[in-house]
Amino acid sequence: GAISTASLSERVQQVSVTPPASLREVDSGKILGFGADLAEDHPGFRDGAYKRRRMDIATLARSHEVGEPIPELDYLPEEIATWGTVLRETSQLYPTHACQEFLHTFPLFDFREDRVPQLEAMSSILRQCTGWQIRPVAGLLHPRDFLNGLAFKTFHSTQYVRHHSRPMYTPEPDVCHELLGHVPMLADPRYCEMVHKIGLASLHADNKQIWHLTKIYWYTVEFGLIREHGEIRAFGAGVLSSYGELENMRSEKPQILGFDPFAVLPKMDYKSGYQKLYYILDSFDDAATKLGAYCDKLQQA
Ligand code: NLE
Ligand code: FE2
Repeated sequence: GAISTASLSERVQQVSVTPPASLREVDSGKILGFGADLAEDHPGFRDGAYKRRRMDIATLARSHEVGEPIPELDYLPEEIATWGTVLRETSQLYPTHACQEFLHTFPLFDFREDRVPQLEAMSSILRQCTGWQIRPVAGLLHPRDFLNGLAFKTFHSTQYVRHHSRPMYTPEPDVCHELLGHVPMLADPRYCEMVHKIGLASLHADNKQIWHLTKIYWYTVEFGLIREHGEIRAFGAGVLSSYGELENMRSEKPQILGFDPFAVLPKMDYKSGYQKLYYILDSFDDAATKLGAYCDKLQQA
């Protein structure tokens, strides 16, 4: 998902808190990073053709209206090759590293190395499984808008492909991350229930609470782990879409803590490579119960 982090916190302060009444009222145009403007340390920064392509894809996303089908994109041979590499490599680790829910829903999407799946096709499978849908977005969306989308069972998704020079890890969301990390998980009803709670809580949250919910989102939906029969498995999309992150999660390097939505959560970090800290859930039901308690507290406050 396209969600901003850390240094953007000041900009969050300027947002009004009138909750949107429908998805149409969720602004998908406040892009805080990535999208078409690549930072100097981005692997595609010096690649003019890549930057022009990113610009075109961002324009396509901006043209989308709620209720219309997501425009199809003809992926270039180089983009298909990158997707194929990401799919082939991450798939080797899924049987041993991905959670059961992911392994169960993954085959529904018929992922193939020679074809980048279209968001519209993915969205229609999700609608049938869980009632969730995808909305295209040009880049990293403002956290409030992104989280508000979840309340309407809508996942804002990028459509561009990461730069071919680094298929195993990208600091930003791209379509490989969305398709391999988020889409299969969003076909699981119990997982969706947990994510929906984050979205609903965001509707009435003040800016400080939005910041905490963004961290909750980050440490679960993006980088969460789950305990299964005494083993550590990944359900976070940022782990599932990156071969390097999947390996990192199982190495001796990171710290792994039990997840508690009431606890103070550390600053999010995507700039310095693999995560140094992951949070682990006992189950999605348990997490949804705890999140429910946190959200009730928000509403009473
Ligand atoms: N590092 C992830 C990947 O390479 O797929 C993307 C994380 C986006 C938050
Ligand atoms: Fe994501």
